[in-house]
Amino acid sequence: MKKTIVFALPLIIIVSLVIIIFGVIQVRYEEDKLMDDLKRKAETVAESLELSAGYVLANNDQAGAQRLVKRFQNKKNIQGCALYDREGKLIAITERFRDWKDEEREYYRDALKNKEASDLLGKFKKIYVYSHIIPVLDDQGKILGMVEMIYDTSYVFARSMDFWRNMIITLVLLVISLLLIAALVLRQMFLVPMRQLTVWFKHFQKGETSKMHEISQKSELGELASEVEQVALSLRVAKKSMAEAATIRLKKDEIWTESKLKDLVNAKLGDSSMVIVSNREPFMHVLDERTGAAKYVRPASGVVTALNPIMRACGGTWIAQGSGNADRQFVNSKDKLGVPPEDNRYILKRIWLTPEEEGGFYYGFANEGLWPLSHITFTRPIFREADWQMYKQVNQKFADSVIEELPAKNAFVFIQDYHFTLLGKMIKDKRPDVTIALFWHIPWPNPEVFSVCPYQKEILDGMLGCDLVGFHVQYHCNNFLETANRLLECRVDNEKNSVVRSGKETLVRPFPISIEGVSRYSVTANEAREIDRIREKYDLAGKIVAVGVDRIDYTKGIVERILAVDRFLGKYPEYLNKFVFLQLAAPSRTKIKRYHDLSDEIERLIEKKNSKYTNGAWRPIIYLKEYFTPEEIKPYYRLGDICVVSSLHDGMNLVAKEYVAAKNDLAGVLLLSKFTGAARELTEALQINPYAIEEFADSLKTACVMPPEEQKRRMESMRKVVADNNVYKWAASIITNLTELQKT
Ligand code: ADQ
Repeated sequence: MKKTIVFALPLIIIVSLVIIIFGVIQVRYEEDKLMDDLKRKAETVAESLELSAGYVLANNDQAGAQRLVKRFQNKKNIQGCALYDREGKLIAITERFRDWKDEEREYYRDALKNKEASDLLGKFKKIYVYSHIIPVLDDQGKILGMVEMIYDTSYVFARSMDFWRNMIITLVLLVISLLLIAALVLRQMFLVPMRQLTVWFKHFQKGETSKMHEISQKSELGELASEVEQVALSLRVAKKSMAEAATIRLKKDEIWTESKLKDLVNAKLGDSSMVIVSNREPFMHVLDERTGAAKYVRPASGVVTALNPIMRACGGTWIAQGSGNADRQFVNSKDKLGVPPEDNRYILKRIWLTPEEEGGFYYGFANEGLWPLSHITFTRPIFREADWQMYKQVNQKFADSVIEELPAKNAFVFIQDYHFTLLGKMIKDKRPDVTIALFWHIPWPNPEVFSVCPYQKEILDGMLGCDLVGFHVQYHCNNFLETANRLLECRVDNEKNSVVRSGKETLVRPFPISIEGVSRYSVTANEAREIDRIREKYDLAGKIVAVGVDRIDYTKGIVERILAVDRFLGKYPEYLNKFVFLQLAAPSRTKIKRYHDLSDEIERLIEKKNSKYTNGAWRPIIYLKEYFTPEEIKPYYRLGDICVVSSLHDGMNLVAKEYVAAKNDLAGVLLLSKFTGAARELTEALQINPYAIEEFADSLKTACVMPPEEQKRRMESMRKVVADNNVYKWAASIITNLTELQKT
């Protein structure tokens, strides 16, 4: 309707203006004409009465005067007659003008004085009247009195009103007709072909060429569709030759890079694209607290760190929760935007959750239930029925959104983490042809632990809807296979590492995640300046600096780390004033009480330990509780003589790999918890048990005294592992596994 009005509005305005101007002129003309008629009539009637009035006035015949004026009482139109004596005093008037006041009407005097007719348009009670007065003279030309004719003019205005009413009715009918015509024209010329074109594009976008009926319109729109078809054909041909070239390049045995992964994607995925789903989005738009301007940040999340480079290489669509307070400002009508914001390489589609949905799904079931359940760090998992219902609802919401994005064939979906255990099955129920992988970024517990979950069967069933389930390490794969074997009616194939449930097979594979690779360049001038600034700001010159970089999470062992630093300084006092532990800590999940309490506990503990040792300006622990960009973190890694990763349990832990990657001077020692996935790859790290505070403190001492040659040897070996097994290789093995599955 709005469109029709906009379309017809200019025409309606022009037509209305013409009609109104014409109406005004017509009404004026009609009014003038009617008034002229009236005047003439008044003149004629007054003159016709002159003789009889002269007789009555000359004889002072009161009864005759009354008879004369009474003749007008019964006339159809309101009119009247008045007789005046030679002084201008009213002597008789038609009954209906009884209240006519002679003294109020100045023009009488003129008529008497000049012995000439006079007239006036005036008001009597509530009506407009026209009166015409003539003097009555005797034969000698002396004045005998006056005769006045009075007419109600309201019928003149009534006629104008009638005219206007008819005009308005005509105008309304005209506007309605114009709107109807506009709606019809709009529909036939634009909406129907547009709708056809939109449906055509929808099928085209999904690759459903069989459903793309030829556009019947031979208009410009039809031509547009045919042009798009030609472009699509060229793209398909180009993609095919790119795929062939990519396959040739892939055969070269070199380290995995972004462009090599791109080759693999071109060769393996062909013209279908990848849809990735995660809870955390890779880019979040937030309002700057100081300036109020919107800016984007990359959340502190291992999942984001790992997947962003892959999506840069593959293109495709990443579906995630829109959680930044300025996120809605940057999406198009389909809640999508190109990212990275400064160099659009893939599409981010934001899903909006209500506070209730986020509370139940994310904070509740995922982070108070599944997270502690999987990590087994002695924080009790909480399972609330209402959270579970919300978790299911949100999984369905994401599933619907994913299905909307899927191409007609060769579709791949890559789901991330414990937030979406039900998604695989939900998508498969509607699109059994889609190949789906789920990567579990955190540890998978043993069957005894997992069996405390009240919704164990639905969760396992949801995950087994996928064709491939990946974990960081074989140990977690084994835990999952054993869990399925014990808790579900299924067949576990230990040779193939797969689970067959209701005739459907799911492969279970380890894929150790990583980062982009190692930094091969020495420190730039800017970085050197930043390192000097930090050194100066925190008075680190000449001291051994240990760094920790974490989200504030009880699984990361931050409290244990502080206790170990305390024990180290207590046991080896020669390091007092010579050792500083610098912790970068990003607030995380602060709405959950356990996280809130942990943050308080860490701050209190640091305060206590610092006041125990503080000597002059020296404090053993510097705590920077804030979010840092990856570029801001790097100088801290570079100046860290030691990096402490003391997770109580961690799927992989990317901080360990980031530290190794940043140390291109080959100096530095990594203290790494043996309960991280990374510990299985970075075997040259000093491995620690974060619960064993004494050992942990001794390892800090070992790190402090480690000779540079040994540091170099260990660092070189770890850097080779990180360089060879980078995130592109991780993605390449998952994509290869997925595409192989598609063939069978
Ligand atoms: P996370 O638990 O988030 O990841 P991790 O792998 O250590 O843990 O990654 C954390 C990321 O956040 C790193 O890239 C780090 O640089 C960044 N970060 C840490 N502190 C920060 C701060 N103060 N400011 C800004 N950024 C900060 C989950 C699993 C891990 C698994 C990853 C990837 O828990 O076991 O390694 O997914 O699969």
